[in-house]
Amino acid sequence: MKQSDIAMVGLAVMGENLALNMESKGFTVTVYNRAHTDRPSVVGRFMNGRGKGKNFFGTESIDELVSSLSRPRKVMLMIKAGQAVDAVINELLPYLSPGDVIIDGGNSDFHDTERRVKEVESKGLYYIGTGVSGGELGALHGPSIMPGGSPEAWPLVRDILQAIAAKLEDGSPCCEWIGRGGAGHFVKTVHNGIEYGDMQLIAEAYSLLKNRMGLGNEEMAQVFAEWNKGELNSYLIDITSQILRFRDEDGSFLLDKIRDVAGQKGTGKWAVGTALDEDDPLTLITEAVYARMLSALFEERKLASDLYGNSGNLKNEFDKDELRQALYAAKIVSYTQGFSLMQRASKRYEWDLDLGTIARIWRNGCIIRSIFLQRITAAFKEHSQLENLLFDDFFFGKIQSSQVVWRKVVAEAIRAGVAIPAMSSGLSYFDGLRTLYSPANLIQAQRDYFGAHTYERTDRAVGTFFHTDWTGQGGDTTSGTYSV
Ligand code: NBP
Repeated sequence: MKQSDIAMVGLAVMGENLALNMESKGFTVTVYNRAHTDRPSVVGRFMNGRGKGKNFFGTESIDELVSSLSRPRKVMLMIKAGQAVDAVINELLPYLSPGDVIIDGGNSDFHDTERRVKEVESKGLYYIGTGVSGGELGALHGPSIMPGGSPEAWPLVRDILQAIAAKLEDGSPCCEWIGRGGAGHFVKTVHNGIEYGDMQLIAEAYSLLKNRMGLGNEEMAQVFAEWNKGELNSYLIDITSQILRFRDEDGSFLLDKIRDVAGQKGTGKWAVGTALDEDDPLTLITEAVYARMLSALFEERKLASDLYGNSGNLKNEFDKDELRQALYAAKIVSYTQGFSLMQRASKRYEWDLDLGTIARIWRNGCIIRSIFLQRITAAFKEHSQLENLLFDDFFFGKIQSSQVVWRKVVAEAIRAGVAIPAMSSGLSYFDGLRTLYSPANLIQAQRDYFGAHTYERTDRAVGTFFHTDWTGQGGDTTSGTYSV
């Protein structure tokens, strides 16, 4: 009997579609999903449904799954992240042999992946933690794939992962080796954080078009369709146009009936948590995560709305193209922050991330795919060690040309009381970054005043710390100068 090339554990939306994608590329795939006594077999449903008549081998036990695979065995998990992944790894390990590869394609926390790589490698096996982005259709037709983990495993799985990945115009796959340990899942986390930022910025533009410019859904759909023809061309702008146009069964716009309470499954929060760990000011994406949390406080929002109402109906003073430019400028800041975070973490974890390649494999297949990413690849191609995307000539030019209208849109929204947390925090980051003399000298003085935390002086060498007895009642003892 022909043995399978790979096994897929977990036949929910992602696992099922990835397995179908693999089979369509000529691979034989063993499929497995845990069994439940109270429901029909998921594997049976798949084998008699979308998998029927194709090169799949359906299994109902781990033992059977492992026996069906050619060596070195490759087992991919597409299951809920967290404890479930550890549980399935522990089930698999007794049956696998040294040299076999476990691949976790779910949205796992990269810290977990760092740990699992070590644990699995200590048993002589290899482990890959890979980001997979593209949702249901991406999984079926070609997602963006970000594998990291045991480098020895990459040659063993490269053919399969690159075959199923999305392709660019030149045929190159949107799947390249990211780095050791948890690098792949880390990069997927940042990808998702950027996705939160993009979605929030688009939502803010929608809010301004609707609430400040008074446009209807068809008109807004047209605006996004127009924007999609230019430098904002991207999957998320495209689907926004389609969503705005979409009619419910009764002919009314479906979007207008959707509750404005945003959900989240954790990767945005992880991106923010990681940024805090790395001392990285990921402000715009953080605001996007908080915006979802604020949206979820529906009852409080209702009370506040009854209490404070609208801020009045001031005359609107920006036009659609100015809003487009403001959106683009804020998007530049969002990506600047995301790529800075990757750069910082890459140094700390010694992943040696190739940021230009990461931007390239995000150009198709994934949710944040856009032509904009081409510019990021070009920026890192020119200067691989670029400290900040805002220092690249192209982005410098864009920010310079849109700065005035960006400020105008943000000021106008604030004046009119329309919440634009991402667009405005992006601008504050930009202003903070370009401020040579910030008010942090006062913060340092305050810290030293109340807690003897010491400060550095502009007229002395950096790294030399001073303390002043500001009240005349303090002692000489100072607090430590460590940073956390
Ligand atoms: P879900 O995230 O809803 O996970 C469902 C799968 O996990 C089912 O096969 C389920 O088996 C299995 N599972 C659970 Br729940 N607990 C398990 C356990 N203790 N042991 C074994 N299996 C268990 O499915 P999904 O949306 O297809 O996502 C799969 C992974 O891919 C997740 O990590 C997700 O975050 C990630 N991801 C999702 C998307 C997306 O657009 N949906 C995109 C990219 C990545 P059951 O059928 O027996 O309950």
